[in-house]
Amino acid sequence: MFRILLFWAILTITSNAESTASFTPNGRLTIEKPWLRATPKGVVVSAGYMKIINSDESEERLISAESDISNRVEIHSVNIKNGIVMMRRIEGGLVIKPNSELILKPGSFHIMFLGLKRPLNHGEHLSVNLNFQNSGQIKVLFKVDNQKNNFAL
Ligand SMILES: [Cu+2]
Repeated sequence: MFRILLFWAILTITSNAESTASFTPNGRLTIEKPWLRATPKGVVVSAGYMKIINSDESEERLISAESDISNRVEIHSVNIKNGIVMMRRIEGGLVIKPNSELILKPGSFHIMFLGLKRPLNHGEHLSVNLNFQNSGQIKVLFKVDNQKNNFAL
């Protein structure tokens, strides 16, 4: 009986963490709903998204990201030129202005994972280190999500 109760307790803690999906690592920054696109077999790239809220009086900058799930991690923007969707690496990082937020989402800014070492499965959580100019390195758990209806990177 004790074992069963413990199992339920762990389940409850896990589901609470997922439903909140928001955390404030240092009082200045809040990361909301970090998620990574699930990949079908054979696809070796994926993209990560989230909302970053800067509640500080000074500008923050997401300089880079690191993870051991892929060979390379880059910060990208998406531009549409003559009807062609193009991704571009952002040099110098992404600025989050004082008391404002930045949304990384499909069709816009994203963290690009190039050379995935294995497929990313719906429901799993993967650790990504985000490097900020002021806040330093922040470890964020990204939830892998299978959003088939929107494959724009
Ligand atoms: Cu990209």
